[in-house]
This record gives sequence, structure tokens and C-alpha cells, in this order.
Amino acid sequence: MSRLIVVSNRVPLPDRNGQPPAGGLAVAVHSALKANGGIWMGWTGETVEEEPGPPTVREDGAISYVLTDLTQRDVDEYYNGFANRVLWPIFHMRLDLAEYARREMAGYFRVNRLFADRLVPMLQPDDVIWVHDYHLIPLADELRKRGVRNRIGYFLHIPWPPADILFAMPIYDTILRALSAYDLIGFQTDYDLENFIGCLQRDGAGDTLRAADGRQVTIGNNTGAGARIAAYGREFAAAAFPIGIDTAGFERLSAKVATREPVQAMRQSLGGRALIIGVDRLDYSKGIQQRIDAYERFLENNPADRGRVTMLQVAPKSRSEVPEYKAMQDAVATQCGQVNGRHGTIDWVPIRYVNRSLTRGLLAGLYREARVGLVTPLRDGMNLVAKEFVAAQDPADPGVLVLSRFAGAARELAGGAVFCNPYDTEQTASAIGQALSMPLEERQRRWERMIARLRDYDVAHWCRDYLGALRA
Ligand code: ADQ
Repeated sequence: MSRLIVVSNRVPLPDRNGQPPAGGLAVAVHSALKANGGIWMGWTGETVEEEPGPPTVREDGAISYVLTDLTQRDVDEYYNGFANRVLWPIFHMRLDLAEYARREMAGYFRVNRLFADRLVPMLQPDDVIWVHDYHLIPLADELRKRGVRNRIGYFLHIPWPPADILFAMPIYDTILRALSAYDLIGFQTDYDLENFIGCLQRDGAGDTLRAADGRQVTIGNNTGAGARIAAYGREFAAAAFPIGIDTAGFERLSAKVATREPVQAMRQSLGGRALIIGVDRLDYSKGIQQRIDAYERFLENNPADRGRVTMLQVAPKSRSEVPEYKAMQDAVATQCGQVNGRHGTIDWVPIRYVNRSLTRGLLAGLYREARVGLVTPLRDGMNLVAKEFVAAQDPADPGVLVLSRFAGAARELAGGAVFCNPYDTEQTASAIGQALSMPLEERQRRWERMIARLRDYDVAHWCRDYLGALRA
């Protein structure tokens, strides 16, 4: 079988023993690369003063890791600029936060051209190329301009917005047209796929849009929704491939760490109080402030529960160079302090706030300790924390997932999670109450539905499904 070439903004490098970093996606993609050999290319994460030199290549068995530096200007314009101040907010339906600057848009395309220039000399004619996420939308188009005729797939990890939102972005049409250079476009959910098709139709590409033989076709074997599309003079496929986690690995990990010291220490410090946990990158799309409001409302509405619950919010800093993120860091810290000031007592702190990353093992143990997992994004491509929380539970006494209906994961976890609308503080507060008082039998029934899905469609399955469709 042909080699696989993976391109993403950052590359999760293996350790000195050749082990990929923990984390579902890295492990699944590493094993796909190992199977037939290949390349994983991306940015080193380092910045240089002058034009970056040739890429660094690190060989590890059948896999080559190809890493390129970027200049500070590249990072400001491509990464902190267009990717994270235009595409991220717009794709998460936050038009109010999008800051469009022509210079940054030019930087975004310049870095995509740099990636294409670096990749072309390494390609063999039958390589299959898999590009990841919103940083690299124009990459296939740049490769085609350089004569690359290989099969090229794309997977978008974040949501695709409806036309009315996308079209507010200057150059939205360039972005849409660039995607037509791929052979397969993967989305997290069929809502994203529908939104994408809606955008093509509204852009007038709809004249030529058609499903093969007039019907929707199934691409991949798990997702149902898929379409063959003809638009902008090219034919390609698009389908939903909801990303999974390493379910079995996470189940094992959480059971193993449950008896370890840091988890035991946490349990002791709770003194019998029920733990409610939130874990997110500090990002406005995750609805952290709305969640804390809802928790406070729960405390106000249920005086008997004060002193009997503890919320732990773990939220490491993220994208601190982007002003909206910096502002949010300050706002969340202030908010936690205010809630603790208003409701705390000399022997009870309502919210514990941890502003850094924890190891996967500790996270797994904390999820398992928690009675309630609060996953309340305002918009999220998938949300792996929701899936990890479920996988970490003790089957004999599982906790309850309270999940925003605006997370991609809501599609798969219906019937198990307690859904909430994070914009509705009162309703989210009642969902917390419902979760805390749920009888064991109902908790087990709901958990079993969710874990069955997660075991069946894990990240390895997702990876096989996507690559199977791309190679087909
Ligand atoms: P993210 O926005 O980063 O991912 P998510 O899907 O929740 O969001 O994944 C976060 C990952 O980081 C999880 O594996 C989680 O365990 C880990 N993590 C979070 N907080 C942590 C902490 N404090 N310490 C250590 N680890 C932590 C993007 C999209 C999502 C999509 C994923 C995958 O925004 O919608 O689900 O990609 O496609």
C-alpha cells in the first residue's frame, strides 16, 4: 500500500524510545503511518529571525518527521492572526470576536505556500496526503498549483458554520474554493457537512452541486452521511467522521490510577463532598464562564447542597498571544474568586481553579472521582473531554455527564448524557441538580449506552474509516 503523508500545524513527536505522546489522535495517526511508512510534517513551534532554513528531518523507523521553523512574523500573521483571530472565531460562530486584517490573511497563505514548497520535493506519485485542520485549508490548492496529482484528504477538527456566518468573512469564497482542491473533506458531524453544502449552494457553486447519480452516497462505514460534490470545476467527496478517543486505553488508565497517591489525596481533600469537574483549554468556545454562572445558580437555588459539593475547574492557558484569550484568563480567575467570596465558608471552597495542564493519568483519575462531568461548550467540533469523562467512569458507580447540545459529541452521546443549553443558566443549573441526584440504576443505564458507542467507534476505527474512504 502507498505511503501516508500527514500534515498538521504541530507534530506530536515520539519520545526517545519511539513512543508517540499519549493522546488518542497522535497514537492513532502514528500507527497508521507505521503501517506503510510515511511522513508527518508541521511547524516546530519555534520562531526564527530570518527566513527559515531547510526543514529538520527526524527519522524514526518507517516514519520521517519533517519540521519547519517559522519567523515571528509568520506566527503572528498565520497562527495568532488569521487562523486564531478569524477562522477560529468565525467557525465557532463568534463574528463579534473576528478581527480581520489583510496582512494576516496574506501571511496565512504565505505559510501555506511555504508548507507546499517544502512538501513537494518529498512526494512520491502514489503517496496519499492527509491534511489536518483550519490552519492549512489552502494547502491542497497550493500543492495542485505545483502539479501534485496525488490523492489529498482534509479533516476539519472544528465546526463548519452556516452560510450567513461564513459569508461575513472577507475572502470566504477563496476559502470555499480552496477546499475543492481536496479529494475528501471530513467533518466531525453531519451538521457541519450540511452547513458546508449549504455554503456551496448559497455561493452559486450550487448549480453544479450534485450527489453522484442524484443521491446522497455513503462514504466510510460508520457515519451514514456523505456526499459526492461537483463544485468550482472539481469533483470531491465530503462526509462526517466523528473523531473518537482511545477508549480501551483510557478505561484501563483510569482504573489503574484510581488507587494512586494524587487521586487518593484529592478524594481525602473532598471530605465526602460530591465532585463536579470541568476540564478545558482556556478558550471562549468552551463556555467556562457560563458554566461557573450555572454552578453558582445551582448553589443559590439549592441551599441544602452548599457545602456538599465542590467544583474543580482545570483550564490551562491557551493562545495567550491572542488578546481575547488573555482577557478571558483574567475574567475566569476573577469570576472564580467572586463565587468563592460570595458562597465560601471557613471550611468550604465552592470552586477549585487549576490554571495549568495535568497529566493524562491524573485527569483520568479525577474524572473517575467526579460525580458530574460538566462539558458545556457554546460550540465545539467534537469535545474529547466528554468522551474521556465517560471512558474513565467506574462501571459499578458511574458519574453523570452534563453535556452541551452544541458539542459535536452530543450526536453520539444522546440517550446517555444529560443535555444542557449553556446559554440558559437556569436550565444548566437544573441539569447539575438532576445529575447529582440521579439514582445508580439510571446512571448505569445511561453510561452503558455511551460507553458502547465509544468502544465501538474509537480513534483507531475513526482513522481506519477516514483513510479507507480516502484511499477508496
Ligand atoms: P480542543 O479544542 O483542544 O480540540 P478537546 O476535544 O476537548 O478540545 O480536546 C482537548 C484535549 O486536551 C483532551 O484530550 C483533553 O484531555 C486534553 N486536555 C484538556 N485540558 C487539559 C488539561 N488541563 N491538562 C491536560 N490535558 C488537557 C480540537 C477541537 C475539538 C475536537 C478536537 C479533536 O476544538 O472540538 O474534539 O480538536 O478533533
